[in-house]
Parts: sequence; C-alpha cells; structure tokens
Amino acid sequence: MQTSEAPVDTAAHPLDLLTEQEISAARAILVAAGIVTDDTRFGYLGRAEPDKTAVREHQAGVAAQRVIRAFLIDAVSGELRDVRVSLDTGEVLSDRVIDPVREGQLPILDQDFVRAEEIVHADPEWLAAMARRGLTDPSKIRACPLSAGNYGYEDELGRRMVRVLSFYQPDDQSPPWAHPIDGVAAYVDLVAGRVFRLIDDELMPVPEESGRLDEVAHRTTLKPIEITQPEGSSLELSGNQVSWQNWQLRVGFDAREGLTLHQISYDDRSIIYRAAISEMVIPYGDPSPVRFWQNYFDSGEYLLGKFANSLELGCDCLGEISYLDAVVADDFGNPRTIKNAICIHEEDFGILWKHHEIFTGRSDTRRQRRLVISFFSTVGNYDYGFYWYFYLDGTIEMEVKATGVVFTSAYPGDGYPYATQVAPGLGAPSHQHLFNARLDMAVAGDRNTVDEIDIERLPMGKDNPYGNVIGRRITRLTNERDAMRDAAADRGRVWRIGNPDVVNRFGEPVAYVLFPQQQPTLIADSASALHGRAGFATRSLWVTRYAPNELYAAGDFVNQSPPGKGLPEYVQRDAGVDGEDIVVWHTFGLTHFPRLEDWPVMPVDRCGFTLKPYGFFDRNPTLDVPPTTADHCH
Ligand SMILES: [Cu+2]
Repeated sequence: MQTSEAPVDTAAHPLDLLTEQEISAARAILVAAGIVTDDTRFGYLGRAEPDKTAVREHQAGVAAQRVIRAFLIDAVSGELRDVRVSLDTGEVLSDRVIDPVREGQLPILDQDFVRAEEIVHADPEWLAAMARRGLTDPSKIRACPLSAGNYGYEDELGRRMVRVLSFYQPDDQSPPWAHPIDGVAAYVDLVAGRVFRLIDDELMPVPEESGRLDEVAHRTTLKPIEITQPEGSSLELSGNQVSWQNWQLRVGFDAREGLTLHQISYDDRSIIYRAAISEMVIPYGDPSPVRFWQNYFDSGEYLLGKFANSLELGCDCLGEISYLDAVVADDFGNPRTIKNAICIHEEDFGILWKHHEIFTGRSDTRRQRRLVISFFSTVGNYDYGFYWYFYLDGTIEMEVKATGVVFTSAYPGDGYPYATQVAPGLGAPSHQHLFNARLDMAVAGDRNTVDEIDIERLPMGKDNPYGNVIGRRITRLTNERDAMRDAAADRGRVWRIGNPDVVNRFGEPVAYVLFPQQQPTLIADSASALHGRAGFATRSLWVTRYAPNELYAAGDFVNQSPPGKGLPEYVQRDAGVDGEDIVVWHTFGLTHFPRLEDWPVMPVDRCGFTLKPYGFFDRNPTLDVPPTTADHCH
C-alpha cells in the first residue's frame, strides 16, 4: 500500500515499551499517506500485539517488526478509521472505515473534557435549566463528559456523543463532586458541537457541605516508618525485563489496558504468555431519569492507561523502587510521556512459612516477599490502582485498589433505596466495579486444559460410610460455550489450568489454580441495555481458543457499542478448549453500596484474584529461602 520515505530504527525486542520516536514515526507515515490531516484526532494509538511465534523466535540483536495500530476520528465529518502501519517499512498495512452503528464508537478524547463544558456553557436551554436552580455563573459549573452507552434511541444512532452531568464548584480549591447539580442531563453531539437533547427533570437543592480534604487538622501521633534496603533491591530490571527470585517477565504498557505483562515464567518454566486487564465497567444502579444510563467502561471508552499517574517515591511507593515511564499518544497523535507511571519493587509480606517442631525442639521461620508491579489511573472521580504480585512460592495475585471520590447525586430523601446519603442532601448511588483479566495461559507450554473443581458434600452411604468425606467434583471444560462459568462460593469453586503433556513427580499434569473471590457478577437485568454491552461481566469465567485479534472482553470499539460484542461474540464459534492454546478471561469486582466512611474520599477497597501453583512444583519451592538473620529480628 502507501509508503513513506523514512522507515525508523526498530526496537531490539518486539515487546519493548513503545517510544516517543515510534509514535512520531507512525504519525508521520499516516500524514505522508494523506490519512492524518489537521482534522484528525487520535482515539487510540498503541503497538499492535506482535505475533506470538515472532516473539518467541526473536533473537537478540535482530530488529523486531513493529506495527502500530491507531483509531482515527475526523473531527469535521465524524468518520472513524482503524489503521495499522509498519514502522519497519513505513507502509500503511491496513486502513478501514469503522461503522459506528454496527461496530461502535471510538473512545472519548482528552479534548472532549474541555469541549463538553464549552458546549453546555454555550447552550441557552442548559443555561436556563441552571438559572432555574439559582446558578447564574457558568464559570463555576463543571461539566463531565460521560460515556453515553447505547439505548437504541433513534436520534442517537451513529452519533458521536456524551451525556453531561454538572457539578457546582464554588472556588478553584473545592472538589465539585460535593455539589452535584441534579435533575439535568445534557446530551451532547461531539461532532456538531451542540446539545441535541436536554433532560430537565426535578428541581433539587445543590448539596452545600464542602468536600475539601484539607480542612481537618492532622493528627501528630504517627511516628515515621522507614523501609530501608541497605544492599539495594533483589530485583533486576533490564529495559522492560524483570528478574526477581526465579521470576522472569516483561512489562508492557498500553494507553488502553495500562499494564500488560508478558512471558511470565518461574525458573524458566512458562506460566502465562500475556496478562492484562482487558476491560472494566462501572454500572450504576439508580433509575433516576438523569442517571439510569451511567456505566463507564474505563478501558474501552476512556483509555485508562492514558490517565496513569506519575508516581512519587515515598508517597505512592515505599522502599527501593524502580520506575518505568509510559509513552502514550495525545489527541493529535503526538507522544506524551508519563514519568514514573509504572512502579516495580519488592516488599516484605509477613510469614512465608513457620514451624516449631515439638519432637526436635527446632524452630524455623521464613519471611515471605513479593515483587510488586503497579500503576494508578485516575478516570474522573475514581482512582484505580492495578497491582500484580509475584510471591516467592510461585503464587501470582492481581489486586485492584479502588479509591478516590464516589460519584454523587442529590439525595432525594429518607429511605431512597438506590443511593446512600453521605453528607447532608448528598447521595452516592450504588454501583459495581467489574474488571476482566485476560490471561493468555501457557502453563508449561501452550497446550492447556481447564477443570472446574467444586467441593462436594456426599450423602452417607457406600462412598461415605462415616459421613466425614470431603468430596471434590472435577469437570473438564471442553468447549468455549460450556466454559462460560459462574463463581460458586458455597462450593468453593476454583478453576485448574493444567498442561496434559507435562507432569509432576507423580505423573499428574502440572497446573495453576485460579482462585476467584466469589463475588457477584453484573447485577443489571438480562433485558437491560447494559447486559448486552457488558456481556463479559455476566460470567465469572470464560475460556476461549487463542485468537490473536481477541484482546478486549467487550470488543474493540466499546464506546456506544451495540450489544453482543467481545466475549459473547468470540464464543459463538464454540471452539474446543481441551488441550488447546487457550485464553482464560476472569471477571471479578466489587458491588459498592457506599458507606458514610467513603466520603469525602474513599479508603482503598480491594478486589482481585489469585493464581496458585498446584502440582506445578514437586514440593514447597521455598525451602531454600534463608532465615532472616538475627540482627534483623531485634
Ligand atoms: Cu465504588
């Protein structure tokens, strides 16, 4: 296809982090090809996931192929494109127009945060609605561009839009979230740049109590805690490759997914080829006419990686920290570097194992440590920390920390069942935070199986003569459509991912077991519009046959997407997953009925999952961990 003159230097490894130079080069290729003009906005730019075989066969020193994928929006016509360019040859590899009705819209842009406010501030009807509420100074009104969802309304089909809720900000130091202006929602056409529909419902007082975090005198009773590592950290970081205590992996970062982890292995034994949070959704449970549509897919609709924080030593991370920068593209396809976006360190984690042997008198204690790889992203009112932990004993854990400010409304009165009153007249609607982890499993190789394991109560009888048996039911998941599973707390359900070709010392397939937290999935009714768009969130587990173009649980184009995209679509083929190259997709999360204690800022709430070795090792792999020397115990 089209070729520009100057191919760029290719990086040393196909999984190296995206660089500023590569983003600029991709943009230059698109400009030279006439695809990017002054009217173009970038809805996403990232490295296309490199071919698995090419990654594995890559030899040090050989230039790797680098392909960039970008989603483009024509700000004037609204036309959407999905393009791929090769940085090696300077070619445009593919260029396709996206149909927003059939496929979905592109993510919300940085500029939409500013534009949404400009657009409502210029709308006479919206100004009149504010004036009816006694608010006549629009400069003190903040407007939030909230993803619209897809409710099938005629006047919304194919229209690039957001729904706008507004908040009063009395001065530039006060968080507006404390002062929601309820009863008004502006539906904004982002291409035409105007409000096309205004919902002006009930008049409700704007809550007055301040949400400032700096109005309380600090306690003076906390003595300093200092973490010191006099000999430095035990981790080694070479480029984006991390080695720590038998663990090896590569760290990646994407504007959409945030952290991506690659080629995770222990002692040179493969466990996961690629792990990332592929999507998330925050559905709100208030049927108010100005809010029933609230549900944010922060990855696919907002690109949560773009909102990664620059982390600060001593505040966000303690100890000997290694940081990596992340590079993302702005609305115009120019590179923007987020300094210290990724934090990598090791930390003490209490007791690893301990025993006092009464027959020998010997006491042993070993301390657990973990390698922590994390980043924090702020999308609007909420802040999310994404933490991956790797333990000395081969355990992998993923934890999301949800903090920040709960989304607010005016509280209509006593007993309102859909929100918690968190300050006088201020409501915080009930909601969920649901995440999907895409785990391209490679336990001792690509060919893996998944067994569902339930604890089973057996009736007293031939197999249970004394009634004391603790039974276990093991079910092989054989096909994609049988492998759509729910958690089951009462049966302690887990999923075992094994390799039928590689066995431990007793001839059993080596395996890792996924321990879910057994929390509910999507609560929205199966007839709701959201249920169709957040199909991934309706089941705890999905297993698919590996397909290189299936990275996102809710599909590629999530903003205003039609129903059925992502996992529900992928499993239509019903491919076999018993002893194939498989991908495990796990949905987990929190159902959040806000507490009074969550206001005006929410202490971290946590959710996640654990992957534990199960017959992957022949015995406890941490007998070689030395005891902590005595001078550290005093
Ligand atoms: Cu919450």
